[in-house]
Amino acid sequence: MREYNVTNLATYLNNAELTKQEIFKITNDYPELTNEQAYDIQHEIVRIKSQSGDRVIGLKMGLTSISKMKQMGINDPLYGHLFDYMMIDDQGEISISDLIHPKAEAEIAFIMGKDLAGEDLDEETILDAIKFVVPAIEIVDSRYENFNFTLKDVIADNCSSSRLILGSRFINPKGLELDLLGATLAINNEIIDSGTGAAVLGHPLKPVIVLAKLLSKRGLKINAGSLILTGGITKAHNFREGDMVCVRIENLGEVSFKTIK
Ligand code: OOG
Ligand code: MG
Repeated sequence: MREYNVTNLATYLNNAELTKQEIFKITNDYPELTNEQAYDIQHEIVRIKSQSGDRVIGLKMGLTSISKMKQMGINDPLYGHLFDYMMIDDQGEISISDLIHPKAEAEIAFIMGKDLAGEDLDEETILDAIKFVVPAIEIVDSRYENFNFTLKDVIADNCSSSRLILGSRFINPKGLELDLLGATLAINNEIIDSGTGAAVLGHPLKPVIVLAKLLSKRGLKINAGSLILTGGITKAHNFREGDMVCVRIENLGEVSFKTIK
């Protein structure tokens, strides 16, 4: 077994993303890895990327819906970091040759108007801190072979973060029943999956409560101005070159991208 070294493991994962190569799970070599150590590796990736000029624009929650938990075989939500280079314009293009084995999921995103920190925040406090709600597509692209991993592996791999697309309408969430909003995911105009806001831990504000709690364990907070993805409402779906992927969320609008080689 190789000696455990946070920087080496973070570099191993970051290089897999940069070179678009699948890698072996890190728990193959480090079966005793703890969640905390896995987050140490993720935060080290953030340090390495920041040092090379990438900027953190927000955070994402993953595995917050039953659909996603079942699909990946993991029942615990986790967070990841989102960077400026991951953002694609609405109706923009994604080059699949830039990615390993990407999949798309329908999500509800928030733009924060205030900082948030705490172990046990209530929904009212979260709602008060949110400036806008936006429909989103997240592209996950696990760096691991066959998109297969344990919770510790995916925490270390920055929660499979790869690309994201936000809709063009930014809406004030107050007065909206976010849990009741219907969402669809279509590929080439054919709806292949659907769900409601309630899919993510019962209400889209709930993943933000969990995020604040996970961050507070490390003495961190959610920052005003940052973007938060609340987790896939639908399962994640493969797409191919030439496909157009579109997510529509009731009352929030739609967001789409096209794929090129
Ligand atoms: C892990 C990331 C999960 C979500 O929305 O549930 C995620 C993965 O499935 O690769 O982004
Ligand atoms: Mg996601």
